[in-house]
Amino acid sequence: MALFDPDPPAPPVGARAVAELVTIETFLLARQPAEATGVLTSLLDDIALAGKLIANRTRRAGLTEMLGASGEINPQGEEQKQLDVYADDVMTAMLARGGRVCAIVSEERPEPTIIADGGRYVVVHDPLDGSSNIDSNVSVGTIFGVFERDGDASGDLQDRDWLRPGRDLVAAGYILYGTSTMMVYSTGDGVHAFTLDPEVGEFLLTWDDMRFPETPAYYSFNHASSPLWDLGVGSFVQWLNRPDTPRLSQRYIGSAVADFHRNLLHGGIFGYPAETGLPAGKLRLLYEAAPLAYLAEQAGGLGSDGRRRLLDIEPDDLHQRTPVFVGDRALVTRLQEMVEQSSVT
Ligand code: P6P
Repeated sequence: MALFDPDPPAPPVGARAVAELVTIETFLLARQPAEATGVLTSLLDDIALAGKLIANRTRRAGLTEMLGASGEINPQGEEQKQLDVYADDVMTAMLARGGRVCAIVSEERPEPTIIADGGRYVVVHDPLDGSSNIDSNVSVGTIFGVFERDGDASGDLQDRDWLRPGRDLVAAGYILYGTSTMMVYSTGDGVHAFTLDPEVGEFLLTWDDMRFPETPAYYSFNHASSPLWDLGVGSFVQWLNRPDTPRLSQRYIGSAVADFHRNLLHGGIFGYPAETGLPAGKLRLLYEAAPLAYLAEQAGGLGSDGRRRLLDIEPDDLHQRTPVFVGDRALVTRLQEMVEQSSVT
């Protein structure tokens, strides 16, 4: 075919013309505000690069003995998997360079990592959520949130620089290591999803401005814990299963990023309630619940702890846990109503 064939052959059915391929770098630059300095764009670019490195290692985990425990225990008292440590090290290295980030909060580290001569951004992340599933080859993910230091904040960093409510986030997202590797993020102008093409090493735009479907398809709760839930949560799940309630399928795979992503695409609600023995639930507010709630609201959904909007909760502690109900706005609102009703009766 000549270089500029006047009559090129039609592309294969379903193929996106090469000219239509949009990389995450191109998309970030195209969508950044005119007054932007490009620092946040560069930061998100490097999170994408971290995702490529983690994906590569996660995909080969079974071959390179990356499965299994590191022998360490993380601040949560959880056994650290080798991939947890690798993912945390890669995210830290990518975020610490370029003078953009002044502090990093990680699920895997007891205290924030302070970056000397860093910039104005604070990043919170769970480097590999769902890692307990790695050995069974279930999708896992990196969850991240980005804050910008308040304008009047200067000098030494302090708790108020990272103990922030999710409504202060300037960006949030996740990288899902599944049948394909996807990066999903928002900077407050909608939710955008990119799929990694491993052959060219680029995240290519798959969906932009994602919204929860009007009709939800799934609910994701660990039914085995239902005897331990608050009354209102149990009533909500029973309501979901009533014959006169629109039918939802129950899907729960024990990896919040994967459950959230499926529900974002097909509609639904994910819940990890408080339970006897876990009075604040299991998921962490700062670097799991708040970023997912931020994305949910950007896609027309809602995140709640059962009573309050998750994005309004002011953290007291880095690793504070919270009950999480996130996804379809009508379902999360209905859950809040049933929790409220049960608490007054
Ligand atoms: P359970 C993974 O360890 C995680 O933090 C979330 O990704 C997931 O939704 C939850 O825990 C699963 O917890 O108690 O149902 O195994």
